[in-house]
Amino acid sequence: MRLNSERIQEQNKKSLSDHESQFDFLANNLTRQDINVADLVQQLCDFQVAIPSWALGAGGTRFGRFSYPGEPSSLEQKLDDVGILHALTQTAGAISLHIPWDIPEDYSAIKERAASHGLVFDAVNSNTFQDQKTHAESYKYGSLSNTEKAVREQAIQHNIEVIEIGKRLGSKSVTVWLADGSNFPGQNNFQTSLQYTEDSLKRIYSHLPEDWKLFIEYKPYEPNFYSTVIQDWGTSFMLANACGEKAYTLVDLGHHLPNTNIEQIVSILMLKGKLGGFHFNDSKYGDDDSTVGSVKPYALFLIFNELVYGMNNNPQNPYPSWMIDASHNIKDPLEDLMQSLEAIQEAYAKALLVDQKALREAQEAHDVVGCQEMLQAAYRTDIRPLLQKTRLKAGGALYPLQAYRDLKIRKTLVDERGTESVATGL
Ligand SMILES: [Mn+2]
Repeated sequence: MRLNSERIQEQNKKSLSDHESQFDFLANNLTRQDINVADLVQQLCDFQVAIPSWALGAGGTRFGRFSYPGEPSSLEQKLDDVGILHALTQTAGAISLHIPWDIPEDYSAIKERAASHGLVFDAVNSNTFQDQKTHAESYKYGSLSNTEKAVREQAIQHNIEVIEIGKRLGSKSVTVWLADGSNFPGQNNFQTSLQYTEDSLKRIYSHLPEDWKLFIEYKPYEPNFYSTVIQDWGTSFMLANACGEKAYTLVDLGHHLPNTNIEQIVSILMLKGKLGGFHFNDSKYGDDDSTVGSVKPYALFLIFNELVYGMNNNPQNPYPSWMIDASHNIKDPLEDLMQSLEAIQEAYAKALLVDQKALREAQEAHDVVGCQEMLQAAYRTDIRPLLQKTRLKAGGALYPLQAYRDLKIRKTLVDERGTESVATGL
């Protein structure tokens, strides 16, 4: 299905005057603080987050997966779902494909369909954590780090194929996340595992087009539970440096041990010009893949505060590639993604309110209380009317979730696709 702008504008009419009075109140407050509201709206309009193709269906766990009625069963339908999200939120202007789950059959038709929804293709993602029927070798004991040359070779060739697919779609980056590691003490030699991984990544890197980036994701545990080859940002950073200037670290919020200071990691990577990609989600325990901002919204704000600082002060760091990487085991995936997009925009907007110059002065004056007050004052501002204004300006819905429900979009999808459709991927 396709959501036309007239239906969204019709919905907006119902709450337009409420919105306007709330926005005027906020805008007056911000203006009194010398904040340029029009600039803020423009910065929020420009902020786009990629939706991964695997997030349009219900996720699952190793115990089971419960499909969500009407979930997309083809790449075309996945594009249509992101199109719906983008029409409502005007924030989801890109899709990130997973290979081999989403190999296009007709490239020009797929590109046309994406363009008709206003979507571009973000990073392509390789998969060396599952065995494929068409592959001779198994990744049971690792892929790029495997002690067997034939397995490493297969994994390298797969990544090269992913780059080729991405080139045909107009992607400009490839994300490598490895499940490689060990389940038991003594199973692997840490040093050779890392060395093989570095050698393999360099091979992949040598096939990267001039204007592309290689994103190296890290994760401390799972699916391997004793060790992971690329366990933390330091290891990823080391590998990115070994590959070259087009290789970057990718930070996934869920890929940290509890209480890790992620905002500090982000800050240091940007100082070194190596923060390439960012995956949003939230968690209570580990890689829970919960809705962004649902558990630790203040931590998300602190992270955005560093991202905004880095984007303003670190020209050595390229503009990061943003993507949601979450699961929604029991929710309507589109509703969950709208909640995530709202939380991301909210944290970004609040971080934009921080007076970086005043904060710097307070830091240098050792005004510890003042520093905290500045951050918390920004965090406590209810900036939702600003997000509404941004969506309205861009042609989206004032209240995307409400519009989605009022327009009965899920019911339309179920009518079109049936209750038994199953999305490929997680
Ligand atoms: Mn991720």
